[in-house]
Amino acid sequence: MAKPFHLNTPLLESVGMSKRAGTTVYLKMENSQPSGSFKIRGIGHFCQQLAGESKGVVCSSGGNAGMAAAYVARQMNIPATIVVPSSSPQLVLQRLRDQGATVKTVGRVWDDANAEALRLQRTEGLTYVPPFDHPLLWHGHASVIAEVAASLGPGERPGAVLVSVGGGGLLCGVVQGLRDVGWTDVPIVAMETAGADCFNAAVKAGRLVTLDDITSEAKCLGAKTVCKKAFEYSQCSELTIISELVTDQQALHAVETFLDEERVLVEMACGAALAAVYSGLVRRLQDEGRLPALLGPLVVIVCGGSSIDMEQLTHLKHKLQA
Ligand code: PLV
Repeated sequence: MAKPFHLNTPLLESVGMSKRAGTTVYLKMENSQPSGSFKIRGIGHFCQQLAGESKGVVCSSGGNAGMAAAYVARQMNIPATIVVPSSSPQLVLQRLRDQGATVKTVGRVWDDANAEALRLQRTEGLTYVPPFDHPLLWHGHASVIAEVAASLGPGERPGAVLVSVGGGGLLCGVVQGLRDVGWTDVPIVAMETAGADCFNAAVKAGRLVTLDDITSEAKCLGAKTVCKKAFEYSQCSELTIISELVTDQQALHAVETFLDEERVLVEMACGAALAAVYSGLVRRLQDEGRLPALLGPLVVIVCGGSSIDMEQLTHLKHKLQA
């Protein structure tokens, strides 16, 4: 098998978060992947399987799937076209260009950009790289849990895994990873922001729901419809997937606290998962009996993200405090 594009990332204990959660919190540092997020796992695997003979890839993205596709394409010596919505900040467009990609801005939200990417697949004969909805992506993402299991060692298993949900690709990968290592009973806390809550809306409705609009600033969680597989997993009785929301303010506060305490800057999409600890949500779930009172170590997938720098952080602070 070809060497993967992703790295085996560190699993770090967070003293600050452990103190808040009342149990050990481990951080799976996907922010340190090449291209800045976990997306490289799935997209690297997808491209290795399907893009070898390709005359170029096209990926629709809120930003990070595109960063991964651009990075992988550069390694494979094939051109990459990344289609992003106008909600993606300028800094993302620049970072994509720096990766050697051709960038197109189409529509207001990811779903619009995706329609254009599918059109380019048809008209230009490019290989379409989906950002979250494909079994090869989930297979690639599943490696994150295999690494957690190897890092924890025999005998230690998570009390819960915390993940952010956009289109649901990471969630599907985590479910498959948990199955692979025999941890099917480990609860998953699936985090979104209000206004980018397509998974929560589907869980509540008991069917797939398409949101009218994305109103959250966590644009990389902004798919209007979650992938079907993620919804199916939410209905699966052998799994415990707890879908929860935080506000944009809570996600931003988590980003800031994480920067202060862990000295790592991540974007809002990742802040949603971190906020499960920082906002006291995990404690509340324990009080409500939805997570055990005596909880094993929490594993937070620090999904990372490139849509952030000091300027963007300041911009978000002004916008969300207004
Ligand atoms: N972002 C996708 C989908 O956007 C993208 O195109 O980059 N954390 C970060 C930092 C992300 O960038 C994403 C997805 C997620 C979490 C959620 O992953 P998903 O989409 O697999 O649930 C619209």
